[in-house]
Parts: sequence; structure tokens; C-alpha cells
Amino acid sequence: MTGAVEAAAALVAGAHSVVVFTGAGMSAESGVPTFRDDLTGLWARFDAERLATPEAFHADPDLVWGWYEWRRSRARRAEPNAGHRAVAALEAAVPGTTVVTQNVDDLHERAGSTAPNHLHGSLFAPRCIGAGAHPAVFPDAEEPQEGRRLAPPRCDACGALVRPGVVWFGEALPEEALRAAVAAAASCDVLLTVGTSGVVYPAAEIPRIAARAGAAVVQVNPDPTPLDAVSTLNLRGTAATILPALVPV
Ligand code: BV8
Repeated sequence: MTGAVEAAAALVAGAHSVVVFTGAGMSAESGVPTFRDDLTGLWARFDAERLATPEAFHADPDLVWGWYEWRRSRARRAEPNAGHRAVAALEAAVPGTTVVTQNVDDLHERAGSTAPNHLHGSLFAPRCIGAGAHPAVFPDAEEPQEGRRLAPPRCDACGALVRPGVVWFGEALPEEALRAAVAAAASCDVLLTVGTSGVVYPAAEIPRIAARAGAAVVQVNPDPTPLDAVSTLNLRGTAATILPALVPV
């Protein structure tokens, strides 16, 4: 264990309240592509930040719905990695731990995390675009590897189109989720930021709020990011290799 990892483990072991803030890199070792990774198949010629918008959905609902159903089937086939399991173990070891994620997969939950705070929604909470925003239930389908256009289902209650339960670019984050994340960051002793490039706002503000409030910020990322500047410790490695070493024994 390097000196920096040891120092981070000591910080966590001495902490009363910890925030674990995660991004796409957390699920990379589970085979879920990050947002930096180029899109493949049908979506190869699109930019994720352009597809993940209300405008794209209204312009071509079958293309965008097909993309989310493809991501949903990939996420269902993926397994939590040693990083997800370490986060769940850390929650058990340090009761005052809060998990805040930008990820829309359910790998934190499947690894045993009790109530991760999904700032950007979930692939598993579709709802209709009608005024009622009715939750939609429909069978899981295995999507072809290269993806396909797929017409979104219609809402049983009001007939409106069903959309993915995620936060698209240009849309507001769920108020309560954001409020709870800001409160946790402003009062924690240690914030672990794992697998995020720290460029999407307002989520990217969370580690900065913790730093401004005097918490120790520990970054886990194989590459440098804009969060280097606010991090007390930068651990250059992957989520699945480093996080297990941070769980208090
Ligand atoms: C809003 C759900 C207004 C959908 C997502 C301030 C400044 C500049 C721009 C803005 C600003 N404020 C708002 C904006 C606009 C915009 C924004 O931030 N744009 C960016 C691109 C500049 N923000 C918004 O639009 C937000 N909404 O502002 O609304 C408003 C307000 C009130 C009322 C009405 C409207 C909404 C943003 C949320 C969008 N939805 N996801 C979906 O998933 O399809 S964002 C999505 O992209 C993810 O959730 C995540 O947040 C982001 C991707 O970032 P990361 O998770 O960090 O992943 P990335 O691939 O970038 O990086 C991976 C990292 O992991 C890398 O660093 C890599 O080195 C590392 N890594 C790789 N492997 C590993 C690893 N680390 C560890 N282990 C490994 N194995």
C-alpha cells in the first residue's frame, strides 16, 4: 500500500461522517462504458451529451429510447465490482457514510449500498412525459450488441410517451436529492470522489463544497481531473483496486 493510500485509509478510519461521491469510472471495471468512452454501434456517430437531452428525445424518440434500453440491458448484465463492494463495506464500518452518485446504473444497490443518492436519476425508473409523470412498468428486453431504434412505450394511465427516469442535460436535478447531497458534503469529515471527471454541474460542485467546509477530499482516479486542485490526496488508480484498501478493518 503506498503512503498516500495508507494516509487515506487513516483519514477514513478516523472519520465520523464520510461522503462517497461517484461517477462513471466507478462502474468501468464492471464493463459499463464511461461518458468519456466513445459511443459504439448505432450511436457511434453521436455525442452522449447531445443524446442525453430532451431535444434529442423529442427530435427522435426511437433513437434515444433505443440507446437507454441498450444501456439498461448492459447495466442489468453487469456485476458490481470490488469497488462497489468496498463502498458498501465502508457504509457498514462507518455508520455516518452517505453515497452520492452521478451514475444511473444500480450497481451500488446490488453491491449492498443501502440508499445511494442518485443525483442524475436511474435507468430503472422510467416515467411518462405526461403531466402525471406516471411510473411505467414494462418487460425487460435483451438489446442487440450493436443497438437498435426502439419506439418508447405509451403510458397505460394517460397514453403519453414513456421516457427514461434520468436527468438530461438542461434539466434540473431532483431538488431533494441535490439538497441532501449538498448538506452531506457541507458536514462530512472526509469526501471520497471516485471515477468522476468533475466537469458536469451542479454535481461537480459537491467535492468543492466539502473542501470549502474543511473536509479532507480524497480523489480516486487513474487520471488527473480538475478536482486535483481541491483534493487533499490524489490516489492514481482504479476504484476496484484502491477502494478495498480504504475500508476500516
Ligand atoms: C442543469 C444522466 C439547469 C443521463 C447526466 C456550469 C458550468 C458549465 C456548464 C453548466 C453549468 N451548470 C450547468 C451546466 C450545463 C450542464 C453541464 O454541466 N454541462 C457540462 C458538460 C459542461 N449541466 C446540466 O445540464 C445539468 N442541468 O444545469 O439544468 C436548470 C436548472 C434549473 C432549472 C432548469 C434547468 C444536468 C446535468 C446532468 C446530466 N445528466 N447523466 C445519462 O446518464 O444519460 S450527466 C452524466 O455525465 C453522468 O451522470 C455524469 O454526471 C457525467 C459524466 O461524468 P463522469 O461520471 O465524471 O464520467 P466521465 O466519463 O466524464 O469520467 C469518468 C472518469 O472516471 C474519468 O476521469 C476517468 O479517468 C475515470 N476512470 C475511468 N476508469 C476508472 C476511472 N476512475 C476510477 N476507476 C476506474 N476504473
